[in-house]
Amino acid sequence: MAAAAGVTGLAGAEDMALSFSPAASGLKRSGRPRSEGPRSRMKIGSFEATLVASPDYALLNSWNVHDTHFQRAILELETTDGYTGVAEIGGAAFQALQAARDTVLGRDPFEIEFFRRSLSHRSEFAPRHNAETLAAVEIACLDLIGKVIDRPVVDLIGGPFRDEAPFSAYNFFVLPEKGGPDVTTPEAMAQQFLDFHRDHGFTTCKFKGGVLKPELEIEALTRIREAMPQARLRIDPNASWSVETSVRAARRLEPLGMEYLEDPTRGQDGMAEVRRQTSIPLATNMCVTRMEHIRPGYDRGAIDIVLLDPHYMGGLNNVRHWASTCEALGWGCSGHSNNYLGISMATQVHMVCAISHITYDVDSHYPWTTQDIIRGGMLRFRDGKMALPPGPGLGVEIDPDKKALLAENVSRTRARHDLLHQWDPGYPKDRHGVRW
Ligand code: GKR
Ligand code: MG
Repeated sequence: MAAAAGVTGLAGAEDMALSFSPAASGLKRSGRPRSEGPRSRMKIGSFEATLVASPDYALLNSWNVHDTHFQRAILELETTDGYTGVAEIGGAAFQALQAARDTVLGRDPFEIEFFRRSLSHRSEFAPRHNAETLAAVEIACLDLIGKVIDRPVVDLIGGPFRDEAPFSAYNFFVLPEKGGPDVTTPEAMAQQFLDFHRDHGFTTCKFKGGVLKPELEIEALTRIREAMPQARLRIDPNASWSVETSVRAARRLEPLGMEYLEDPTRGQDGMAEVRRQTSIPLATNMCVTRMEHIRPGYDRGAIDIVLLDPHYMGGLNNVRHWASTCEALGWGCSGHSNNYLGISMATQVHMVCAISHITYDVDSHYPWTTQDIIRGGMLRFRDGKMALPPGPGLGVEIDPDKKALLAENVSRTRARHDLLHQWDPGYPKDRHGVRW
């Protein structure tokens, strides 16, 4: 038999048959369904987007302190025959989401590729907001389809490779406020990780750095290592270290056995330079975030691991495309998070359970959330993992009373710049850049 020209990695046509023929794995072709034919089309008849806000702690990152509340945009879709689907994305994408209404109304929730093409390139919105809009529409459609066929979303994106998703603690320095924690020293940061371990069972620590001088952050990681020799450690200064500082810090961190350094420095060239000079793997959610960043990132040798996020990568199907691409390139996959509510938390669990190539514990802001939107209690971590929520679709539902309360919070959202100024008059306020 002639060789299958142009099919890399396959020796001949027999191999192709083995790859694609159902007979090769002992299955018979099923042909057309015996019933009356496929279910008739559904039609999305209602599109409701709501901006909500939930209280947040005074968490510090290298460019600011978090506001009093974090904002999220909630999407609720309903078909004309009464099926509903929900999704949650970042509040900054709210306008872009609202503008998707006409594209979505009247469509069938199965038309996900149509939504991908129509919503990804709207020039009036930032690429990130287009991606989040697509994510909201796609995730709400998957939730809805899951309810129609009475199966969880994980079954629509590959099936449950795992039943529980392993997560990482997400440790932040926190400015003291009345009644809140004070986490502004290496000792307090190490204690915070141990508290997270006690309360949720996390044994992986993602440390939000770039806040104190690098030597103090290295001291905090050293204390954590001493307290928990088996802990997997990462630090993410959000590219606020120069290349020189990153290399110096990496050299001091190498003996601690770090799992990875996340975006120590700015841009693919800077990351590639750091990567050449350390044995610690480099991860990113900043310099390879769109498909067009992949090729230059690979050619430059900038990274080892990509942090997947179904919100800013345009939904669960897109994240699967990302995971396959990373696998082909020899890159690992971890996961990224921002502040979120239970709908996003459930979405992350479905993602991690379905995608076998996510082999690193995914970080989660959820333990910082105090006021949720979902019916019943908050979702829970056990032994550092979260189980797939029971029930069809995402397995979570919106509580309308909680939603109304969260919507009222929006006008209460305030910046905490005064607090930041009292603590350190020179601290950046919404300014990204190299700090150390
Ligand atoms: O919430 O301050 C924060 C985080 O720094 C967030 O903004 C980042 O998106 O989680 C993030 C990350 O870079 O990994
Ligand atoms: Mg990061």
